[in-house]
Amino acid sequence: MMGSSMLHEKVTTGMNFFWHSLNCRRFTGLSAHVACRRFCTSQHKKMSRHTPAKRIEGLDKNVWVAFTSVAADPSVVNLSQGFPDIPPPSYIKEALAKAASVDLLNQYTRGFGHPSLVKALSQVYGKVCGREIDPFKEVLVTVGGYGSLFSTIQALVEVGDEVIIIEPFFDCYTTMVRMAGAKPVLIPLKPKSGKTTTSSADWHLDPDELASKFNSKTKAIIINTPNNPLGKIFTRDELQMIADLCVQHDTLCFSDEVYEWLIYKGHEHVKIATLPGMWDRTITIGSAGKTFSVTGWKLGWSVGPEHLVKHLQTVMQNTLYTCPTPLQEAVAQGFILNHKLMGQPECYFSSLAEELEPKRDRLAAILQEAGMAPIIPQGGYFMLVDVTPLNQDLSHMDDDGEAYDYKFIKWMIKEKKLAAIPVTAFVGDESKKQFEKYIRLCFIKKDSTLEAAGKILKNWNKI
Ligand code: IK2
Repeated sequence: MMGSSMLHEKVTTGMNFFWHSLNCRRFTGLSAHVACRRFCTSQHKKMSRHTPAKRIEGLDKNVWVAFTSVAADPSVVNLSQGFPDIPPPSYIKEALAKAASVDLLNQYTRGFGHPSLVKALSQVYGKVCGREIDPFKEVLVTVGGYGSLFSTIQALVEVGDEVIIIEPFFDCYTTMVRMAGAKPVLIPLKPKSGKTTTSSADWHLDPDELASKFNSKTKAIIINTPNNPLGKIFTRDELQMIADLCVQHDTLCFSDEVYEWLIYKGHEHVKIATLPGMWDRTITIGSAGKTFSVTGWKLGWSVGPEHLVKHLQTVMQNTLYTCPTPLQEAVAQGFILNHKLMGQPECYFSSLAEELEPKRDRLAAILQEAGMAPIIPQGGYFMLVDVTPLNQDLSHMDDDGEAYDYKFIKWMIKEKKLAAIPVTAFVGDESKKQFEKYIRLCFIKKDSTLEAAGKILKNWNKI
């Protein structure tokens, strides 16, 4: 007579085994296995209907989800996620209150962007790019820089395409490319001749390595200047090198410029879309959250040629359709005001960087005093710091394959009450070793917040 376990093997295969071994005990005798097999198969079918779509498989881990909740503890000094704890300009808040007081502005507006906002954006970007921008055909307003990246990638990247992404990168680039069924092709920025660096300007792409990443499958390259998390601003020459490759290989460029106004002294922000041959192949991405220090408003835009933007509009009309009207109206008012002020010290496009530069320098000094090695950013509001000089032994922590920076930050939040973001969240597997000694700190914070962080760092070995 066939033994019970052999019988199990005969009647169970693959996923069914799980259900079968759980449930077979409910039945007795030989016919019981047949009954059980039917039961198990039906359970398995039910399960497979509950499995996620392939396009999101493996994308469930997210650094913001993991770290924002722990950093929200009020006893923790929070230099992690990139949002200001300094107030936004009062006129933008007043503009929102005013917009909400107008009945019609509380209703749906034009799907591809509220008319006053797309007009204001076309004026400002027209001035910066030195060309006429059609507000209705060359601009799309969406939900944040995130929404702009999503509609760009969904609209223009095809299954099987390759998209070149420069490390370190804002983490959603690779996941959004994967969701589109395409392959991210990574290339790291490297410090000058492997030396300890003091400035984000010391980090470069190897031109030959970059050229080797382009091939017939390359649909696009994603650049981010100023870069999050490094703070690097790509120079005109570096952008020209990228532009030459795009033109040579007929490749698109998605240029994430959400920190475009946060440029520190001695540096210049160049829009790759303004280089010869690039307007027609570039989508430039911006963010109201970053422009006016209102990250909770979640409005963003994509600007580019009509023949590309119209496809982004197709994604928009079939996903979100439109964005909140009062918020768009308030951001439009912010742009109208600052468009008039451009070139003057009161213009928020330059005054915010003026306000942040001393904060950047203060944080760098605090870190240096504590024996750490910061990389001074040329732009944006993040600073990377090499924590290896602290020699923090974390061997007692569970080793579940996590990179050192993840462990370091978990330990730092718990033991030192200071929150930051691990930099390996911004790189692919092959570059984790190169980047795991860095953590990212955000400095668009009140002086009192930076002082509280300074106190923790000064007393590092005493607490
Ligand atoms: N692109 C980049 C480069 C960004 O940094 C962001 C916002 N990131 O801020 C969170 C953090 O890094 O701590 C976005 C796009 C998304 O912009 P938005 O907030 O407008 O969706």
